[in-house]
Amino acid sequence: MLHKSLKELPKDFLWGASTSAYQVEGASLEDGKGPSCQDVKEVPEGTSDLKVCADEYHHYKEDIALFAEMGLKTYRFSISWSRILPEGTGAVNPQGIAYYNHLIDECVKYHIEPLVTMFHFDMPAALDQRGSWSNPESVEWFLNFAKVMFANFGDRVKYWLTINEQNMLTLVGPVIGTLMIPAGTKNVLKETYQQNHHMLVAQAKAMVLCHQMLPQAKIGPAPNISLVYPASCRPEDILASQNFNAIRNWLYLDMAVYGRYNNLVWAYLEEHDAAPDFAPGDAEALASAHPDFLGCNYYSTATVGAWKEEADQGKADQAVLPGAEGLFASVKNPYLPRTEFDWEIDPVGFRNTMREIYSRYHLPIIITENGLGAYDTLGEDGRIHDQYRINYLRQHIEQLRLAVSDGVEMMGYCPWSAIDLISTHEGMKKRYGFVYVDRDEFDLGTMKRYRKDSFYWYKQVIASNGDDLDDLK
Ligand code: BGP
Repeated sequence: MLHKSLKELPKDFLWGASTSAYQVEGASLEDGKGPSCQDVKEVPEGTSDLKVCADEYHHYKEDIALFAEMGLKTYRFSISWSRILPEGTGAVNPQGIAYYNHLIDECVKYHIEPLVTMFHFDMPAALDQRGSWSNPESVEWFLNFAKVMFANFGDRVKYWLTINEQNMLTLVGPVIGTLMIPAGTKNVLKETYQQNHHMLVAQAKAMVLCHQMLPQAKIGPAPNISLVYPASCRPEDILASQNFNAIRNWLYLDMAVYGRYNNLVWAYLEEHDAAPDFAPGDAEALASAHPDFLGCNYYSTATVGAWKEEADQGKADQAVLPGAEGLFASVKNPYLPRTEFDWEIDPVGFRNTMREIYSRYHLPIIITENGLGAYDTLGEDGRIHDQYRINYLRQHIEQLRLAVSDGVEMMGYCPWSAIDLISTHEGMKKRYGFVYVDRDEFDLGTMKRYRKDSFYWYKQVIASNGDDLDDLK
């Protein structure tokens, strides 16, 4: 669709940036924090552990001041469950509450709207030992954690996100270090989707609780949504793309919005004796929850063809998922360039994805992640010339403006990441931030913060409400 002129973005558009607790905070066992699954996992060879990260725990004042200087209207961060409840349930850690109170107050001081993710890949290790999300009690564990957060921070936090990328937890949990399948499990697919079901019920109950406790607040899910393209117009490829769209995307949004399982996914799970068991009341709980908006992380699209035995199973992560027997085979999209870390770059796919989401669900969308992981270097001039990141973000914001002109209701855009932090499985060297942190993979350096070129550029974008996307003068 061609537009003669582009629609303006809303005046209160939430320009922001994102991080997550376990990737940015550090202080992993400090001030009463209990270990999370991320603190006890074996990190991939050659990558940093998660003990110090960007040390935001000790630098939050400086960091929030930088975000304010950039003009952020919102800062998306997550709350570490085991910093608040070291054992996952039971005693609350007052120092954990104090930390997030300070962080939120600092945001409020600069008129930055806190956008809080309740769970971002960091199950308390104590709960993993009790069966993690396999345990039906996990629904109540999460609800209790939600209640503590709403009670302590709800007076200042208006926007909440439930579970970050639940679809990636389910599809590639082991790569991120999260999926804990109890030893001796016979039907791993069933166990995985039983965990997924518990998360879906936990999310639904948390949304209802949020609306009860905080009538002014708004809450939504935060899956990673990538439209899945068919490799060709061959009808079998179309079926494959429908299969993967259902498993990767629509399962999560259909459930969050309509409170029911996607029929293709359900049929697939039944076929493999893997349909999750419902506890009494689950169906009602799922149907009773209504998100106010949809948070979506977008990095790229995916492309699939009909399943074939010799399909490339290759490496898997959030952007590159392997095929699934009988359903689809992942293929490389020959039209798309790739990042230094081999993730496809598809700005037009961003528009495609937003259009598809909005036409299915008709709820406002906030992009909770989008960004470019790259090997940034601090130059002799003390600058980081990340023109490649500016180019990437510009192309995506252009498409966002087009999507808005297509009639998609967009409420915000939060690139990943506000500041350099540790990647899920590729270490510190894969940087995403607007702010450079002076540390290496293993050498903790000075931890000094540097504004990258993209920092100044994004500041200009925000100041013009998305009109001025030109290079810096
Ligand atoms: C998303 C996660 C983030 C983040 C980002 C970049 O899947 O929600 O936590 O890290 O992807 O991924 P990576 O760190 O693997 O490059």
